[in-house]
Amino acid sequence: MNKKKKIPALCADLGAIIEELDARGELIRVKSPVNSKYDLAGLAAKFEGENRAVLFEKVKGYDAPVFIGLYWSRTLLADVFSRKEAELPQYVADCIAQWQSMPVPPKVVKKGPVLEVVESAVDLRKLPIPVHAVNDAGPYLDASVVISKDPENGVRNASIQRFLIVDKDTLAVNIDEGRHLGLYLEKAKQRGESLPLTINIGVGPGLHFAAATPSEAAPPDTDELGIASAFHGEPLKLVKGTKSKVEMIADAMYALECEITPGELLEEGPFAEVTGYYATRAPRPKVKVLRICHRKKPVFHTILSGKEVYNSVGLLGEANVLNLLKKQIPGVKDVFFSHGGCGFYHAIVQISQVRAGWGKQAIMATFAAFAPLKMVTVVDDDVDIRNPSDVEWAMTTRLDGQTGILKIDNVFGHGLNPTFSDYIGTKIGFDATRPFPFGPEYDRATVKKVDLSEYNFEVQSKKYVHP
Ligand SMILES: Cc1cc2nc3c(=O)[nH]c(=O)nc-3n(C[C@H](O)[C@H](O)[C@H](O)COP(=O)(O)O)c2cc1C
Ligand SMILES: [Mn+2]
Repeated sequence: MNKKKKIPALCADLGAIIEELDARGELIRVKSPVNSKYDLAGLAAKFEGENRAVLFEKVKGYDAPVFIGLYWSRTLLADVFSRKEAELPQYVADCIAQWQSMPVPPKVVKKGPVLEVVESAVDLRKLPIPVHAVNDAGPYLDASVVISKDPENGVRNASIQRFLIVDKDTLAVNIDEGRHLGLYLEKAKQRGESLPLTINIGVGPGLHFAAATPSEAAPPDTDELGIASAFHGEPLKLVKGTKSKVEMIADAMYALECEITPGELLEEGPFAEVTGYYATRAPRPKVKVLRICHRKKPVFHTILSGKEVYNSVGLLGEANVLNLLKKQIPGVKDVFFSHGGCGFYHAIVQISQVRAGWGKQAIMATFAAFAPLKMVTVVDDDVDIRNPSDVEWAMTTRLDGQTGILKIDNVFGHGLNPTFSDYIGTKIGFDATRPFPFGPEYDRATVKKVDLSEYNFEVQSKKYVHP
């Protein structure tokens, strides 16, 4: 990434990120007009995981372009933070730890790009909000940051929730069990009040990560917006709401000022979730939009369920597990939430064993550090935790089926996982570490490391360079 751009300027502003990606050749500009219903997501899926994001310049029937894909590649993300990809979980863990010990609160400023246009009438149908999967209930906001305030003490919360567009000024929101937004809504109900909130669309990854920080790391009595300040290296900028008691993100592309009246519900779902299944249709809280503010030239931001969520919820989960394990388990080196495990159901933990029995300790500590996990596999430090074949090799050759499997029944987990109906299911831990101490039968066979550049190769008499 361009060395001249400082981290705060970049990671606080999605507009600056899009410009930088473009300058580096890491942005695919879709020039043809595209339908926001199905076609946009179908096209985006063709590029999923590449080291390039996508800007749909012409969305049929709308003025604003649509941006997607920043989170589907850890290489792109690492660039934005001027870090190496492998350093990302530790970097995120360090920023959160820094916020926990010395929080820098956000700053309310007078002006911000999001206030450039304050719409006189609310009409969500003017926004290019895509319909992603073929059975989705309709257009969804799926990457917006919600700011709400505790009705009792005013402490701010940041989170990401999906919102179905129901009509020009109405949304329906999915709030999972245990979320702080749900807690605030319950408090508002007890007080006989409605709950104000703002929905901030098109924000930078510092804030996206702050909102995705799990409650195990950010309890409800802390202002989670300060985590974005830790990423930015300066206070996150907010502006006052024009109608709402809740602030908006000064650098957002759009902000919706909203309110929820406790008890008012609307049908929401199905929606294609990160699990690879559809979330069910059910009555969920109705959200009234009171005002729409936006930049003069906004870009609508959406994400594709899949890798983009693995690298947001998953990465933040990894960082939190890493922080806790490093405090509690001697020898922990690295953690990865596998993609086959939907980015947050299966943690692979790597340890350099120093004492017998700590593989199982690591399993228990990992489950405690992140509630949605269903499986934990612990391996030694000679196993590549990002390579599924290597992990399987450790399981088939080192896991003792008699003593190495931990099973915990009737435990709280993630409600979107079909094996956790009503949030209750069974969790499994696999201790695939070698016995400690171990004999030569567990020594991994290796060949000498050679330097290919010192040798010449040919294929059909032509010089061959091994990739
Ligand atoms: C892209 C994305 C979509 C998400 N969608 C939802 C959702 O629809 N409902 C929900 O309750 N949590 C959702 N989450 C998870 C929460 O945002 C996340 O767990 C957050 O930490 C919750 O904040 P809280 O601890 O302050 O409640 C989503 C996360 C991401 C990154
Ligand atoms: Mn919270």
